[in-house]
Amino acid sequence: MAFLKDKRILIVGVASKLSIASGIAQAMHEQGAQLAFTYQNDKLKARLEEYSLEWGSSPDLCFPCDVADDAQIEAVFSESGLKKHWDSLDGIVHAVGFAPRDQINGDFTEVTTREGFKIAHDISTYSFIALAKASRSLMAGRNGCLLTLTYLGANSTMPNYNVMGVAKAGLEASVRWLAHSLGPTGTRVNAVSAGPIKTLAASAIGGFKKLLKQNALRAPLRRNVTQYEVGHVAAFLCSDLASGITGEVTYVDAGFRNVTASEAEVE
Ligand code: NAD
Ligand code: 0WE
Repeated sequence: MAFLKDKRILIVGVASKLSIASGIAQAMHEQGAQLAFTYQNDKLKARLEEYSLEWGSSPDLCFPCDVADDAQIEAVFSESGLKKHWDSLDGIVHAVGFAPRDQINGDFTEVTTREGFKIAHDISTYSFIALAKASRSLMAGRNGCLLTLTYLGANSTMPNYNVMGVAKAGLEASVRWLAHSLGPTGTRVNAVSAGPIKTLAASAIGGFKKLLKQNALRAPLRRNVTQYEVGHVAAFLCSDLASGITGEVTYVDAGFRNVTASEAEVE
């Protein structure tokens, strides 16, 4: 059953085949979705255009979008952007997160700066609201869905995630506020909280391998999750099968978030 047949979905956040957004694109393509994409900068353009063909889309449906820039966000949804090809939009996947490197390494109180806080919140949190704002008219009145990617650091502490955890808490609250705001227009707003996955953003982090190992040991399923597993849940949440779900955070983390202590860790 292709449960995204005839759905038009914009995916923001493909940087490589390892990106969570790529697992989502793959799963959504398999469910019959029509896909469009944005890329952060010219360095990523050629690669994304190549992937777009594999996911049944085309380079015509790949648009530049640095989410720090309102003009670029506006352009994506303009007459020279998506509107040139599509007269409506059913979903947006926001899989973008960023903090300056010095913010996510070391003690929270010591390393967090006003500027670092600002950037983390601008790119990781406000950008979701900005996309909701700019797509409002294209999405309205058609069971649309906005989806973002979050992480457990929104609720629980751990070494190094730092201000990203604060930004993700703001992102999860934004999911609830956007759900309240856009519900009357038919648009649902949700998040998937993924367990740790080795992507470009993640491999840049010191000790990530150890974190993956610890998570797999503690998680009820005794393993980590894949981009593709996150993709299936994202596809479900953006489909009419999830028509009653809005303002929610769904965990795709092999059960990790419920566990306080695990026998697997005792020597
Ligand atoms: P990734 O590096 O593949 O993707 C991050 C994306 O953010 C890239 O496509 C990058 O181009 C984009 N980006 C950063 N700054 C941008 C800007 N200014 N404008 C436009 N795009 C920008 O890494 P990923 O792990 O797939 O991350 C995707 C999302 O998943 C993020 O929100 C991340 O916080 C979240 N997440 C990741 C994990 C994990 O362990 N990898 C776990 C839970 C949640
Ligand atoms: O959200 C993320 C990663 C976010 C991220 C990654 C980078 C690396 C490159 C944000 N900003 C940057 N900035 C860079 O310069 N994750 C959920 C993956 C992640 O990141 C961690 C984690 C996990 C898990 C950082 C510390 C501890 C755990």
